[in-house]
Order: sequence, then structure tokens, then C-alpha cells
Amino acid sequence: MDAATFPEDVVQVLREEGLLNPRDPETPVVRFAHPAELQEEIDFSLGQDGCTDEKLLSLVRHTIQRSVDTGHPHFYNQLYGGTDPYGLAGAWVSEACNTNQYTFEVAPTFSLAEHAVLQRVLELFGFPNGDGIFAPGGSMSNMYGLVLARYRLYPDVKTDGLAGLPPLVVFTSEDAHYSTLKGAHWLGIGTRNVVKVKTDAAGCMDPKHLEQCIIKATREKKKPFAVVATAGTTVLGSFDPLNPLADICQKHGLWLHVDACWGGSLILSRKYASVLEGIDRCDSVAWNPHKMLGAPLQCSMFLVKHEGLLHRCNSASATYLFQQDKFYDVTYDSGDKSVQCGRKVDAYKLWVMWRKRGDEGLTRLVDNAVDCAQYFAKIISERPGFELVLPEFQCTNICFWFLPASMREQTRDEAWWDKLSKVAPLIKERMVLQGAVMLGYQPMAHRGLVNFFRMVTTCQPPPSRTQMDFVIEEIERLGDDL
Ligand code: ABU
Repeated sequence: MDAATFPEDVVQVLREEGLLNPRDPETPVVRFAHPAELQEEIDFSLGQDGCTDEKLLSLVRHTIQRSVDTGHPHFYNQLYGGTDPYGLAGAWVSEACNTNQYTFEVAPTFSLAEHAVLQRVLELFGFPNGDGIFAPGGSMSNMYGLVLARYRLYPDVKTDGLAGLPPLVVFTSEDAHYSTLKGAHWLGIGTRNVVKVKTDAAGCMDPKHLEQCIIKATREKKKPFAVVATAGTTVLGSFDPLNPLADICQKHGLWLHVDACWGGSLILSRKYASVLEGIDRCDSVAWNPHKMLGAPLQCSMFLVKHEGLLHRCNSASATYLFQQDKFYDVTYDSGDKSVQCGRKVDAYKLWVMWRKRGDEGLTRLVDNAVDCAQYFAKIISERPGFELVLPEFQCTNICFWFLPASMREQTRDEAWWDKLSKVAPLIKERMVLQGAVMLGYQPMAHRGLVNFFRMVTTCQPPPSRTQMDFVIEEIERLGDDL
């Protein structure tokens, strides 16, 4: 063993630990240990002296063994799952090549791969003359939308800052992701200037209420400038109605950004893409293939309809990096469109997956993920003890309560709801300690909903009906005595 061969030794450990093969569903998703126990078990300390390769390899093995196996068929805990094996291979290549995505000069092949992926995605979303950039996660991609919206309205903000501008107001739904709040803080807009628009019973932004909010903000001498719609909300997986929202934004001169980080993958579906109708009328979109599609984390992109705007808004024209007198075609030097300087090669892993599978292969994977989620919803809608939070779900999030036998046929008074709020956390604790399956839970205060489970299917590893049945039986096994 030596430094040069250490990566190969690690690959061997990954193989031995089963991370490079389809998992045996009988193995645990997680072998949980509390932080203090883990610190006892694995020596995380750093100091003057290094260790042997053998010791390091044993630490790596232990790290893997105590990590959550997100590639396990029964990991349904988040809006991501396992990685597409082709994507993982692509990630290894870009990691091994260790370069920076900013110029063709140092990333020739990766720049062309990024360009190819963006072109295909722009076509799919209906932005034929658009532009895009990979960003470190959905929150950053959503922030790009706000920056561009503001820049289009007030280009001088780039040089002069916010002084002299009226208070800018952004609108997003009460079910939307918190990244708009964080973005508003970071961009000097202020979280109080994020107006939460009501959602309807299905969790979709109410266009009428949006228009009322815009009119109210204008009367208060504020400047409405952007709407952040959501295509696939984090908890309920709901899709805001993009055509009506685009009509309102057009009428009032607002930028329409769509946070499609989660639900954007449905653009690839033959059966379910209609939930994204109207996305071609929006100004910008954020999409995370590292979520449903199973590209290795992280893989997030920002797309904009307007040609040249991304560069004009973000460029700083560093003369040591983006020289315009280079001997090659500098249009492939994408770095100056980004807010970052150093930027990981996030496009290549997606390119490898897509090149292998084609649109057809990705479509089949997305359709299967949604089909399985729909099957899960159907089964529990007919199963004693399970209650769906919504009658229908538009994405692969299925939200539900489990009622232990002792709680069925009981009066649903305050004490009953209080008891129900404790059921999901208790089942989740048992679930994690036993390790056979992982799914998430949360309350939804603005809807008056106590803790409920959120089951999420993704493309990798491709889920099956048998797995869905197992989850239902496991929840019954873990929770029926409560
Ligand atoms: N960016 C939202 C992800 C949250 C989740 O995985 O549940």
C-alpha cells in the first residue's frame, strides 16, 4: 500500500462493503450511533503525526459502515436517493481529473460536456436561446434567479448597489422552500420583503392571492420585482400553476423564476410532464438532477431564457483568467457567468448518465419512480390505519399519517391530535434504530397539520411495488402497538 495505490484500495473497500453493487434489501439502511458513540468508535482526531495506510483504510471502512446507505432500496428519507452508477463513474472521472470548470483552457472536455448538457436541458424547458450555469445546489440556483431579476430591472445595481432603490419585494408561496428567504437576506432584499402567497388545498400557489399581494405591495410604495414559483414543493410535491402565474407576471412586469429543483425531473416523463405546463413562459428555472434523477450530489443548474443576461449580470472580466485574446474560441469559457471563481465539474457526471441512457432511458426511470409513488398512495388509501394528507399527489412525495390500532375509531379531539403528533417521531426512532427503512416526517404548521410521514421515491435505485409493500408493512410492524 502507498499513496499512489491508496485510491484503488479504497475502491476495493467500497466493493467489499457492497456500495458498488445493487444492495441486498436485507442489509440495514443505517447502523445508527449517537454522536458521542461515533466519536468513541472512530478516531476523528487530527494532530502532528499521520497514520499508516492500513490504519487510514480501516478508518475509511468504518466511516462507510456507519454512513447512511442512501443507495439502499429502502432509503426514502429525502428528496434524493442513490446515485446512478454511470453518474458515479462520471463523478470519479471529474474528481480524478481535478480541474476547475471556469475555462476551456483547463477544462476543455468538461466545458463541452457542460455546454452539451445545458443545451439539451434548455431545449427541454423551452428556452432555445437561453443560457445556464451549474451551481452548488438549489438554494444558490434560486438565488441566481433573484439576482438576474433584480439586475434586469435595475442594471445599475451591479455598480451602485441598493442605495436609492425602493424596497424590493419578492413573492413565493407559503409551501415554498426556505431558500427564497435566505436569498433575500443575502441579497439585501430582507426577509420581511418576501411575501408568502397562500396555497390552495392541493398546496399550489393561489394566483388570485398573488395578484392581491402584488397590488398591496405597490400601494405601499414598494417595488414588486419577482415571483418564485415552485414546481414540486419540498413536502407535498405540489406544482404551482405556471400559466396563470406567467400571465400575472407579464401584466405587472415581474420576473418569474421557477424552483423546479425537485419536480423539474418530470420534464423527462412522458406520462407526468404536464404538471410543468407553462414553464417555457418563465424567465428562469432551477433544476437539481441530483434529486429525483440520481445524479451524484451535487448537480444543480440555473437556466435563464434571456440571451447574454447571465454574463452581463455576473461578469467581472478577470484578465488573468478570461483573456479575450486567447487563441481559441472563448465562448466556452463559462466561468465569468458564475458568481463563483472555483467551480466543481458538476455537469460531467450527468452527461455520462445521459449519454448512456438517452432521453428514453431517463424517461423510463422517472416514470417508474412516479408510478411506484402512485401505487404506494393507492395502497395506503385503502389500508386501515393509513390516512393520506392530500387526496392526490402530483410528484413522488406521498404524505400520510399512520394511526396505531388504539387510535382508530376514536374521537378526534385535541388530545387525540396531540397523541398523533408523537406517533411519527416514535416510529421514526424505532425505524432508524432497527435500520430496515428510512423515511421522513414533519409537521406543517401553516396548514395546522401535526407530524406526518413523507415517503419519497427517486429514480435510483429504481423502486418497485414489492418495496412499496414492504414499507407499508414495516410501518405497521413498528407502530401498531403505540
Ligand atoms: N432542498 C430541499 C431538500 C429537502 C429534503 O431532501 O427533504
